[in-house]
Amino acid sequence: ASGYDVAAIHAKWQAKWEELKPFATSDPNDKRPRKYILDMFPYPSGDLHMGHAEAYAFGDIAARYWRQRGFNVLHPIGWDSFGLPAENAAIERGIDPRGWTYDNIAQQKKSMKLYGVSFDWDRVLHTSDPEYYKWNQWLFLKMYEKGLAYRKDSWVNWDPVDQTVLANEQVLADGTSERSGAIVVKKKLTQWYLKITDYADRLLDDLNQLEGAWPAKVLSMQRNWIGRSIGADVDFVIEGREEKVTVFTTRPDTLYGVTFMVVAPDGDLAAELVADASDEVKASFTNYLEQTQKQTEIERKDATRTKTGVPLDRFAINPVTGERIPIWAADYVLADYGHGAVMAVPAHDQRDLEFAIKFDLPVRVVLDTNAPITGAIPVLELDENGMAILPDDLPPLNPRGTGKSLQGDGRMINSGPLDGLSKNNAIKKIVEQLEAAGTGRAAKTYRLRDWLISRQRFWGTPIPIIHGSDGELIPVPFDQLPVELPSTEGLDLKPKGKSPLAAAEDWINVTDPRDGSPALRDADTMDTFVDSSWYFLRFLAPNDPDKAFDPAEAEKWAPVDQYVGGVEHAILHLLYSRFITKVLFDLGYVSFTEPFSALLNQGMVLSEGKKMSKRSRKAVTFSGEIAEHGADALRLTLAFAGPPEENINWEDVSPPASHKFLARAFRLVGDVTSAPEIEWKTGDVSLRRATHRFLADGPGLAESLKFNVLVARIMDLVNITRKVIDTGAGGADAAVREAAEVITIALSLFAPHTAEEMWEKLGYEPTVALAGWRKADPSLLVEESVTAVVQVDGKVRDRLEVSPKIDAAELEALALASAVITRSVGDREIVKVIVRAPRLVNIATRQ
Ligand code: ANZ
Repeated sequence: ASGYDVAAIHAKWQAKWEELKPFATSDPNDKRPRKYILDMFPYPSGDLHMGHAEAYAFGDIAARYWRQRGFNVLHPIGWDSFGLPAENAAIERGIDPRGWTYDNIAQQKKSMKLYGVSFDWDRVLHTSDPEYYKWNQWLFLKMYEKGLAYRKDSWVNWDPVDQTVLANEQVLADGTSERSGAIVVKKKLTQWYLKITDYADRLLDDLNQLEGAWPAKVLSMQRNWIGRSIGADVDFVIEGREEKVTVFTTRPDTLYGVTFMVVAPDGDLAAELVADASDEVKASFTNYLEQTQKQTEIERKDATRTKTGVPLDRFAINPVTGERIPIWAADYVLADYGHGAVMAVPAHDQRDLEFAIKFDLPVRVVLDTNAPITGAIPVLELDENGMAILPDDLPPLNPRGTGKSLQGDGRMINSGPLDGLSKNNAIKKIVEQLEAAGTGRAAKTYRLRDWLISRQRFWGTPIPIIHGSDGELIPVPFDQLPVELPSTEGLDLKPKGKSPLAAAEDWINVTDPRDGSPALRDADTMDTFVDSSWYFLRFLAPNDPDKAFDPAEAEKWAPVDQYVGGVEHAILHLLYSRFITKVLFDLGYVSFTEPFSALLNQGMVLSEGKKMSKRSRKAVTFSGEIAEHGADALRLTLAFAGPPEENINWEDVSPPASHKFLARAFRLVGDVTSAPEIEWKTGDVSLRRATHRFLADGPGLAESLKFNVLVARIMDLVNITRKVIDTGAGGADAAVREAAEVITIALSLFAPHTAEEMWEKLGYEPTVALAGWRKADPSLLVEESVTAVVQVDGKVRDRLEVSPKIDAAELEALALASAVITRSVGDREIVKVIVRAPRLVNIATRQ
């Protein structure tokens, strides 16, 4: 009866947008200021799901908001379309991953259009297109030129059944493969890396710029992932070895307490140190190394594990005491952190203490943690020998006895020139001394590792390197890019420990660009995180055949003003994008150093129906919800459910209620009987005040991403307007039309199809998306009344509700007429009345 035909309205406006392209951004003469709103691009596995529905709803609200504020808004979409799911599907079905990928893309694209997202469909990209991945190769070669891409041997998790490298997350706690169930072994492979560690300090320090604009949780996850430790490198002479061994320590103050050294069993150093050892030592070491390689990194970092290790029968010299200390190998020392070797201080480090207790190694306390470090030294009682009697409640300085290493500050002891210093002063002094002696220096270490980018997989960007028969690495010349993937005809994509590309004879065999001799292509492909590390720049000219992106366009649009996506990308994707942005800055291609100025992590859509499998509720799917409620009701439900960063329980929200509200808003427009030309000034003032209060508050709510509050305010205004129609001035009132128009414009952020139809019904041409957010009239924003205080001889005696526009004479008359005031003045004489309209009247009297 309302005429709110959901299906027809959606179809009509989706077709209109296709025709009118109101969200295109390619007009070079467009003079509007710019905003870049970006949703994380999807991976094309199957159809969109409710998580996408939520993220795209929020991104679209932001994009549509800024358009209403008069901005030229870039809101593009593409597909992160390389990667394992496509490859695995292809292996399972014996098909080409291309078909699976592009079919899914077509499906998702259709869904996005059904959802009415205001993407600029002229800027679509797919990372699996040669036109895109050509530029991954370009980027790789640029980094190779700068020494930022390199090859090195490294230990990887190896599944001997599936013949493939596994990520740490694919190795189960019992050491077996999540894929095949086989016991995972470590294997040394030569892999390509990008030197992100060179950027560790900048990646860490620049996070300060994002404070407040990115979720605090993401900032702290990034900081922890980079994990900067500040301390010193100390060089130890090794008996019978030319070169010294350097260790990283955060506690150089404890150097006098070093009683042994521990190296990582799986590091090169351990292997070298046992090379000339007795058969017995070698055998025990080899056995221990095998044990170690069965452990995951997570297990090795677990502080509660019983300590294990083997002596290497080698000795180091403590650089400050000259003592000879034994060297052990133990798995609590990691090969790829610091220098893979530690100076062990059992008195002050818990892991070292447990190790020392287990293997009966000496423990020497060098910091008296009972000694006060600030304030006056307390007067202690002396015993008969004149020694201070320590209070009983002080913990004993006996870590071996208690099993607890001594933590905290105090005064250095047993440490020669450091004796008496506090921890921090001792650190300063010892680092100075080591630097002077050339045996150590201030140093930083990071948890961050270089980025391993090579994958032994088909469906990714080929690494543009040629291996000469002499072992030389030859970059593919720029003018020969892209190195395109071959057809999968006759190729077995099953993992075999080598990239399937190695078996593509026609592809892998090339000639050496130097002399035409036979050579081989690099068979590995790149981690797909490379693809997504710079895609936001490709959107600026996705079809440019000559360059990855145009620096001039980047200057206009980038960095991204608002990035929207899931918290699952809090670490790697964002870190890699930040890294590549800094590399591009250093190469002179962009003038900014952070890619995403603001970040919104949408919450998750949870469905109890999914979790509680016993109750056979139907699963909540994107296509199902759209079909049942329509895109607008779905979008409105997601926006209204709560703050965008919070999770949504699908059982707690009501798309039918959203539908009902939309129908109610729609009906409002039907009740407007005035023409667009009507003078708003003639309308009902209290409705006009409500409308203009809404106009004034809306931008603050939208810009602080309080979308749910903004929806609630629209609902409010709809109710107020309805009341005026039904019980007040009626549908002909100018204020009703004004309110209906403002509601329609605001609603276009959340329910764009419905809003377009309402706009048309109000007598306007499409599109409401570009109607513009109206300016609030300041004269309608003043409070309707203010409180005036009336004082008699300085004491507040009365309060009056008056118009803010009241003049002094009027206010004085009102005050003097007040019964309360007449009573309080009594028969005293009024000598003076001071009036500050509209807030204050002060009456002075005399007895
Ligand atoms: C001596 C010492 C004395 C240490 C003391 C600590 C306390 P974070 O803060 O995590 O950076 N270490 C160095 N390299 C290591 C490796 N490859 N594997 C395992 N542990 C390693 O920790 C730095 C500390 O961890 C370093 O400082 C070193 O032990 C150890 F009272 O050196 B310390």
